[in-house]
Amino acid sequence: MTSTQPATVFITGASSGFGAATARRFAAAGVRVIAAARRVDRLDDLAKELGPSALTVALDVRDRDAVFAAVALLPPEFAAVDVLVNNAGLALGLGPAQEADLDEWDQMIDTNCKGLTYCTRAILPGMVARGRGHVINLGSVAGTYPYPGGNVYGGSKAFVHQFSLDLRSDLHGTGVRVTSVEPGMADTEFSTVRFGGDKEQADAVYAGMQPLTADDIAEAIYWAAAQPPHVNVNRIELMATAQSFAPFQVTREG
Ligand code: NDP
Ligand code: 8X3
Repeated sequence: MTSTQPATVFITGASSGFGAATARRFAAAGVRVIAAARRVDRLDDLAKELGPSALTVALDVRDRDAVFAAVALLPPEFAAVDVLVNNAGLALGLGPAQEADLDEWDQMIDTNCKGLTYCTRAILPGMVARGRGHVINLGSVAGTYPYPGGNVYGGSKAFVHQFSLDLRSDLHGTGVRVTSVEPGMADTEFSTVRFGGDKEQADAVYAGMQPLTADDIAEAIYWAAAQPPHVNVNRIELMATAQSFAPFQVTREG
């Protein structure tokens, strides 16, 4: 480790997908990993794989008190978090807004927006006091480009994008960096969760094309974190080559 490399990373949503891949990527570079999520069995398997430089934390990011307690109770060797990867998040459903389940909307807002702000607020003061740190937020192309059924999920990721930019303003002069990583479709458990556990429907999303992989995203996150301290990567937007844009919709009736 050189003094410019991060020594400790806190990753939310580390039990699956991008979070687990990011934990492996940082661990491979010799960085201590705090892996947080709700599914502790998954985290325990990951910790066994990564060895003593990994710490698992059972955490629902929607629980504000639990977030602050988890950060306050970090053992001394993990307490100075250099990089926070705010990755925990989900989409639920793909139906039109007028038919949406409000509980699903609440869960997306509570996790993708509020949970992300709790983790940030709990960890930021230490970073500012140390004069170094990096908050890396998982946005999405869904926060920039609308699509049918994206509604609150897209809105939550637009929040992540703007919150990241505003954080940068607040942190001006502190030495703490902020990056928003905004991927397109990537084959993780994301679609299985979105479709309520229907694996067949989820697999159909990625059928016949090469989506991004969790490792692609982990590499982008690690790259942003590994830049020298004078470089702040504001935003990384990446998509599968097989995914691009469609024209606006036009109704020709009436
Ligand atoms: P996965 O479903 O594979 O992983 C999501 C992770 O979030 C899991 O580890 C899950 O852990 C965790 N999580 C969900 N809710 C909570 C919660 N309340 N508290 C703590 N952890 C939680 O999906 P991805 O890896 O694909 O998604 C990671 C992030 O990337 C999300 O924010 C997603 O919106 C975003 N994203 C995904 C894209 C994709 O196409 N896959 C593209 C763009 C962005 P557990 O259930 O154990 O708590
Ligand atoms: C996930 C990517 O395009 O399914 O954020 O919304 S997309």
